[in-house]
Amino acid sequence: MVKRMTVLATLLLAVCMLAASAGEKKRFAFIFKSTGNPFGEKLMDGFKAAVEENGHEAILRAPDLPTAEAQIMIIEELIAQRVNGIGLAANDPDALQPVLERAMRADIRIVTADSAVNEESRLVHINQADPELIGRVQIQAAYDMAGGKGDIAILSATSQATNQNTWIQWMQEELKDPKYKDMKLVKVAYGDDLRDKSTSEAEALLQTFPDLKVIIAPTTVGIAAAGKVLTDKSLQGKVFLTGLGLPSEMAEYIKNGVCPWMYLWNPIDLGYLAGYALLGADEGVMTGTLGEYINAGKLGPKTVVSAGDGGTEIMLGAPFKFDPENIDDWKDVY
Ligand code: RAM
Repeated sequence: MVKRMTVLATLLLAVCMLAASAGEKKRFAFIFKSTGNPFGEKLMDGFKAAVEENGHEAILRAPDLPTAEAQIMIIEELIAQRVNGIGLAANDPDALQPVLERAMRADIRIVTADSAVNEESRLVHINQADPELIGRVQIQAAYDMAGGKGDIAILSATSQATNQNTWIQWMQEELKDPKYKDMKLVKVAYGDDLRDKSTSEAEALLQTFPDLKVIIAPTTVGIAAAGKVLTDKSLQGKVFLTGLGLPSEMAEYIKNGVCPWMYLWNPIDLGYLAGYALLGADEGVMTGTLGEYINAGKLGPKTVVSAGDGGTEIMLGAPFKFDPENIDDWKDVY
């Protein structure tokens, strides 16, 4: 009898423990800039993998248009749903501050990845690579492609995007070097990370600047749209394209010579790292303080370092160069 009771009690305890651990399943959300962006989808795949391998639930959201207002609405919904943490690629550095502060007051941890909010609105930012390097390397690529002289134009994402704007500032810095005296930045156009708008902006650049030598698109959506425009118009060898592109979308244009080379980092790893930062924040081991270490799963330990905006960040790595030699190794990965 006693034995049977012990078995029963043990069973009951096991059921209770299971229920408790099931009840502990937490919800972590990621909000990308907008829908329909394969880079954002890969980033969110990585985020989901990190959250799920730790037994929690991932909520993946993105507005139809890349605006701060649309992201504010999603954050409000997530606050109402009492999620445990939110990661986001922000459409504006400052406009989200009030709603993010409200989320933090409701005990929701906030980290950004890819595109930051200001340092008061987040615990930490997950940076893909050194922004200075990302900016400078694209101008250096344009210089090599143009043979050191000619008009260049930038086809960016939205005019408010924190990441693109920071990279463009570094491009402008690089252009101050006297070595670029024969190169002229004629325009910064904005395709808003929308395929159609990026296409028409690329076409407009070609029309307005008939002597254009290089288009730099520091956005995966923009560079793919420009790749198609230049290919359709058979402009390979006349107008060059470089910037930041997904190998899966750009392999064709790298091989046909439209885009001799470009750069990027692994968006899956970027999302995965954001997931671990948020999990660490929820456990209280990642407070965004300089020098802290976080466990980033298969990426190993990562350190919190200081960011260029007065806040802190965790760096994924260095940008990677894709060219005709290596593009086939990557085109099926992301
Ligand atoms: C687009 C987005 C994203 C950026 C990449 C390079 O997909 O604008 O924010 O990091 O390009």
